[in-house]
This record gives sequence, C-alpha cells and structure tokens, in this order.
Amino acid sequence: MSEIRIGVIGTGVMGSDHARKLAGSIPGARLTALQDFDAARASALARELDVLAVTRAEDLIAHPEVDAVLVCSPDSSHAALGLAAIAAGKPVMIEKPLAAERTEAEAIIRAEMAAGRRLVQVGYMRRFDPGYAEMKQTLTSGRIGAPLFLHCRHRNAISPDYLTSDLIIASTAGHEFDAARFLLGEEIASATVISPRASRHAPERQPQFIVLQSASGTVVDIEAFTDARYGYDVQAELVGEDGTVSLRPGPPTALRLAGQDGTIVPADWRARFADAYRIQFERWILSLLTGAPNEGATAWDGFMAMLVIDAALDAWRAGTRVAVEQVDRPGFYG
Ligand code: ISE
Repeated sequence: MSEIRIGVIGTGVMGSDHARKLAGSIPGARLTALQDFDAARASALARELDVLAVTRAEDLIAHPEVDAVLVCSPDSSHAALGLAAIAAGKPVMIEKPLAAERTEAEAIIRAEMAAGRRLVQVGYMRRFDPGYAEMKQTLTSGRIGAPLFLHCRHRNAISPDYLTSDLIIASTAGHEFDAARFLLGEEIASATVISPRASRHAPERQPQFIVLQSASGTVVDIEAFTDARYGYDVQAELVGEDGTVSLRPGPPTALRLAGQDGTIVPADWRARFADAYRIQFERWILSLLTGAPNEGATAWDGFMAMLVIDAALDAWRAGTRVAVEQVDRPGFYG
C-alpha cells in the first residue's frame, strides 16, 4: 500500500482542522470521506476539500475507499465507533478520551485483543510535541537525575458554557494525566484535588488544582484553569535531583512594541500544538504503511488515563486523597 485513505467522523472544530491537515500536508495520507451528525456541515467541508460526504458513520467505516478512520465526534460516541472500526478490521484514531465510560473502554480493549493486532490510537497529541518529547528524552538520559516534581499548568483563554468543574478534571486535565504517565514512564498511584473560588469570568465552574503521586513517588501538580483570559498557555517543568527541564513558553521570537516587551500567547491549542498534531498524523500514517512503531497513546493508555480521571473525580467529590486503581497490563500492550 502506498497511501492510506482516511475517513473522518465529526467535522466540528477539531474534526475540520484535522481533515484539512489530512487533505493536504501529511505524506502518504489521502482524505477520502467525511461524516457528521450535521449533514450540511459535513457536505460543506466535503465540497471544499473535494471528498465524499457520507450520511451515516457506519457507512463511512465500511466504505471501500476508507482504509483508516479518525473519530472526532462527541465523547459519548467514541466507544461505539471505535468498536465498529475494530470489527471492520480498520485502524482508528480516536480523539481523546478513548471512551466516555470505563466499561466502554474495557470493551474496546477486549475487542482489540480479540482482533489480535493494534488498531486503536488515542489522540493524546502532546506525546508528539517536540518540547514534551525532549523533556522525556532528557529525563531518560539520566542527566537531571531521578524526577522529584512535575509542575503542569493548563490554561485556556475562554471555554464553552458546557464545561463544568468535573469536566475540567475529566476532559481538560486528561491531557495532563496522559502527559504525566508518558513523561514519567510509570503509572499514577493517587490523586488529590483542591478547588479555588470560581473566577468572576466563569462563576459556574471552579478551576482545579490536582496533585498526583506516581508509583515511584514523583509528585505532579496540575493547575487546570480554563478561563485565564489572556490566552492558551501550557507549561511543564520536570524537577530532578540534579537539574530541571521545562517547556519553553511561547514562540521563538519576542516582540517589543508600544512600551511592552513580550511574546505572543496563542489563542487556543490548535496553534500551540500544530506541530504535535502534524507529527502525530505523520507517525500514524508511517506506522500504518510500514509497521513502524510509534509513541502514540494505545487503547491501554487511554484506559489508564480514564482510571486516573475516575480517581481524581472521586478525590474531588470526597475531598480526600484517592488511590488510582492498579490493573495489570496485558502482554498484548507490551
Ligand atoms: C480541549 O478540550 C482539548 O481537547 C485540547 O486538546 C486541549 O489542549 C484544550 O486545552 C482543551 O480545552
């Protein structure tokens, strides 16, 4: 096979952004079909990108011109679509989270194992961000010694009305949970959550401050603040016994203008993580074409992130530290 024909389910903010990338700039990928519950929205994008618009998600998955599927529809549909792709024997990348419910995630894992080959990747794109990749490399090289702390900041400029205090843990902070597992290379053992007052800009939800402890004892603190106004800002610093390594904030240039000295802060994650999304697709396609392994999140990683989310939600509700359930990783997932 010299190219992978992709069908995208869900053409909202993320789906349309991804579809445009897959239509033009990813070597070996060809976008062939789009589907959305809003048929007019899918058709408009399909016309723009000159691809097929399909009415039902099931038909897109079964379509003979679709070799692999990208799921960007609402979280509640992820599991059913992932299972349908596995049943069709087609590789599927599912935007995070893997599923809405734990039992659904378990069903995906069972189905993938029964299929006997890795078909599922979860869109935790930060694993492909050059900054995170270098942090991980620095840690594994041993140069900063054993990790003691991982400080994470996740700030959005503004957020939609549907984002509630618990979704800030389950959805926003989910990226941080996966990043912590990825960077530290181990499981998370416990979670504690403290919430400050709600911002006057979003009185209906509370920002969250989450403290995790990894299995070997590293402490991870996460500020998840989705109404920070000034821009989209993701920071991370790993503190080791001998030194620290952190993401560099902002773009490579700084602007001095009108009495101010500073850098531009991106408005949202699409600009901040543009490279990560591109590299994620490039490696996915390469692995589908050549069998090359890639560092993308597996269904197992998606499931593990869900266990951390469950513990953090319990910790928030109970106001105490909660242990993350530990489960044995099947040999299938390496
Ligand atoms: C959003 O829900 C996402 O999924 C993005 O990937 C993330 O970076 C952003 O901060 C979230 O609000």
